[in-house]
Formats: sequence, C-alpha cells, structure tokens
Amino acid sequence: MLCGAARVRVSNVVLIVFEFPESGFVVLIVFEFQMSVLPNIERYILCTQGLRSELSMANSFRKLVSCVILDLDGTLLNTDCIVSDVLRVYLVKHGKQWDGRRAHRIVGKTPYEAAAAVVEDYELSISADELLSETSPIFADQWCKIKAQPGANRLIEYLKSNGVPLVLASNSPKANIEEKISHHQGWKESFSFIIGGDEVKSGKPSPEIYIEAAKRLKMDPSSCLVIEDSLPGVIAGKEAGMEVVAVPSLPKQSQLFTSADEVINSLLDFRPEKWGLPAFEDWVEGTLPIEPWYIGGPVIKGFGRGSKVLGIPTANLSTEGYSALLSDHPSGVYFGWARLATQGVYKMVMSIGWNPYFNNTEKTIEPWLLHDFNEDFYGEDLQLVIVGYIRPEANFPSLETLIAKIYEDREIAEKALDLPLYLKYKEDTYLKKSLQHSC
Ligand code: ADP
Ligand code: RBF
Ligand code: MG
Repeated sequence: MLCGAARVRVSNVVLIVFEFPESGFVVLIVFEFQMSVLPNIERYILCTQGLRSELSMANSFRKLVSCVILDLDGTLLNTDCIVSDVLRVYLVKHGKQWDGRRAHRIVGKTPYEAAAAVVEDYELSISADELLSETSPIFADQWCKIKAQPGANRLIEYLKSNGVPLVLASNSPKANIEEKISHHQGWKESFSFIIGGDEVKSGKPSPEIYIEAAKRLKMDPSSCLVIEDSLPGVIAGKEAGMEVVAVPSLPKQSQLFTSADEVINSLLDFRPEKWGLPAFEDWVEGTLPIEPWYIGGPVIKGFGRGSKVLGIPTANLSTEGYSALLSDHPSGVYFGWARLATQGVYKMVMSIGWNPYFNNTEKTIEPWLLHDFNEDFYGEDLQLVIVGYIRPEANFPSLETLIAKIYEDREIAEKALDLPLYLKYKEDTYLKKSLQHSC
C-alpha cells in the first residue's frame, strides 16, 4: 500500500513510503531527481509533520511546491491599520465617517480601484484620480510606520535561509513597494525579484502578475505557492494555476476564501512542511516562542460564562486603551505569566479573539490563571507577560470538545513554562512593579 510521498528539503530528494500494516513493515524508498523531470507522483505530498504523524494524519493530498510568492500589503505588512487611519481623517474633512465594515472593499485592490471604491461608497464629489492625488502624499508619509505582520520576518528569514526562491508580487506600484519595504531590514535582499502592479497590464484579481512571476522564476505555476491576505489576490493566484494559502487580514473573513487551498489565521500558523518545504525549527514542545508583550489592568466582568458554562474561569481585562496592541497580535491561544497584585505570580494560558464557538463581536483577552483561588478577584490589578503561542482559535462541534482542547492547551502551557526559555520571564521587571494608575 502506498502511504505517502514526501519531498524532504527543497533539494531533489523524494521519499516514497510503503506501509504494510499487517506485518508492521514500513519501506522507505529515496529517490534523487532533477526537478525538471519529476513525474507527477513526486509533486504531491501527504501532510508532513514528521514522517510518522504524516502517515497517521494523511488523508489529504497537497501539492509540493518549489518557490513562494508573497503579497505585501496585509500579508507581510499591517497596512490596513494605516489605510483606515488615513481615510478616517481624510473622510472627516469631506463630512463623511470611515466605516471599518467597508474595509474589505479596499483590501487587495490596485490603488486606483481602491480609490474608486472609496469614492463610490462614501458618495464623494471628487474623482478617483483626485482622491488618489490628495491621499498619496499622506500615505507616503506613513509608510515608515507600517509594522510587519506577526510572523513576517520569521517567514522571510526562514525561506531565505533554506534557499527557497522567494518573490514579492503586489498590486502597489513598484516604487511604493520599494519604499515600504526599505523600512524592514533584510527584506529587499531576500526576494529574487519584486513585481509591482505597474509592471503588468491588469492587477490582481487578474492572474497576470503571478503568471509573470512564474515566468521570471522559470517555474511551472503549479510549483509556486502564493501567500495572500485578500480575495482578489487569492483569485489571481488560483487563476494562475498556483497553490494558494490565504491569511485574511480582516477579522471574521475566512468563510469568504473558499477558493484558497488553505486558510490560516496568521503567518504564525503557516506550516511549510504541508507544501513539501522544510519545517520551521523554532517550535518547542508544541509552543512557538514570541517576542514577549505586556498587558495589565484591573480585572473586569466578562461574558459571565467562563466558570458557569465551561468550568474554566477567565479573568478579563478591559481592552480599552489596548486596541492597538490587540490588533497587533493575531487571535489565538497564548501563554505566559500573570501577576495578581496582592497574591503573586502564576502560570497562565489565554485566548485572544472572538471565541468562534460563541461568535463574539468583540476581540477579548481571556486569561486562565493556572492556580486554584479561594475567591474571585474582580477589581484587582492583573499584569500579564505573554511569551508563547500555541494555536489559532477554533470552532468546535461541542462544548465538551472545546473544554478538552482548553485543558490540552493548559497542559502544554504548564510544561512549557518550566523550560528556561519561558521560565526566565517569571522574573520580568514588568511583573516586579505595580501598575501605575492615573487619578
Ligand atoms: P467573567 O465572565 O466575569 O470573566 P468567569 O466565569 O470567566 O467570569 O470567571 C472569571 C473570574 O473568576 C475572574 O475575574 C476571577 O475573579 C475569578 N477567578 C477565580 N479563579 C480564577 C482563575 N484560576 N483564573 C482566572 N480567573 C479566576
Ligand atoms: N473559545 C473558542 O471559541 N475557541 C477556542 O479555540 C478557544 N480556546 C481557548 C483557549 C484557552 C486556553 C482559553 C482560556 C479559552 C479559550 N476559548 C476559546 C475561550 C472560551 O470560549 C472563553 O474562555 C469563554 O468564552 C469565556 O468567555
Ligand atoms: Mg471570563
């Protein structure tokens, strides 16, 4: 029985795995090929998470790829924040109010098309060209402030260090792309080349930009993996005949991306091994170390369901004043250390996001302190240092399965926090001082 085929490394080694469950034998056949002469079977992979788990979880074929094409705005850069900030101010001057729910009308479009959408949506009495010429200099002043999306630097460094050809293909004009990425060290040199929207006749959703990228890479489109945050970009990639991973930049949009081969929550969730590329090596015992971040304030009332519905109390913090910090961090399950002003420092595991099982409308922080307390501590100051990531938030078929998963998260966090890598943050200076409150 043929169980799976996996190309290991970007080089030309192919593993064909035959498993004979009756006898318990596993036969591995290793081939070395020239990429150009790989027959079809070598170009597919059964999800690889290490060979063993690959075989057990293997129920979906994925294509093997040899190169990665990245979108810029929304995918590598958190451009949406800047765009909404600029338009909010600009629209007020025209007597209009920015509506965040319409952001999807702009995302992934060429500058002209985005401007035309704004003119139409807000019934402005100017042309798209006029809007563009008025806003372009304002945007240009902001490029230096655009932050990299979480996981963007890690992804670029990893692809580069593993010799995976990497291309940047964006609907923005090339000059704008160059300016935007100049603020991010090491990015420009990591790309084999960059293609701007002004170098093709039609921007995304036309597949032209991706077809051109494959041509310049001298790769078949089916060997290219596109990573995109927007619907026009996903459509373009699929139309070009490429594999596409969608990483929606706007919240609660994943159901729109049905044409993508995979939808992930953030770049932290990208698993290159699923596409035949080498796996990231920075996961430690089911956790991904992150640059620590800090949040604190008095414990407030939450949805009133943590203890009651799940039997898992979560000490909620007000998100007021933390909206920028929260939008910087993808929703998901994280862990770290928690300090209660009068009681001490405890291990903590938490979710950030919209709790898909309950479909909240607000992004909340739900820290579960891994300690049995005799009493509630509403109003008490809680300080958190968040040091690692576990998984994206998910929906579950039942409350029992959600609860079981949260207990699994707890176990992962409890163990991980004993590792020196995470344990050291228990002594973080942030947890040594009380919060300063302005009166
Ligand atoms: P709410 O919806 O108001 O947050 P929960 O049912 O989630 O209510 O319970 C959270 C409250 O329970 C916290 O605000 C805190 O006062 C208390 N609590 C007791 N033990 C814990 C714990 N181990 N972790 C978090 N909160 C706890
Ligand atoms: N809610 C979800 O809908 N999906 C999740 O994947 C999820 N993961 C969680 C993981 C942890 C460690 C914790 C503490 C909570 C998680 N929750 C999740 C949130 C849970 O639904 C929340 O605590 C309740 O909604 C309480 O308001
Ligand atoms: Mg709670």
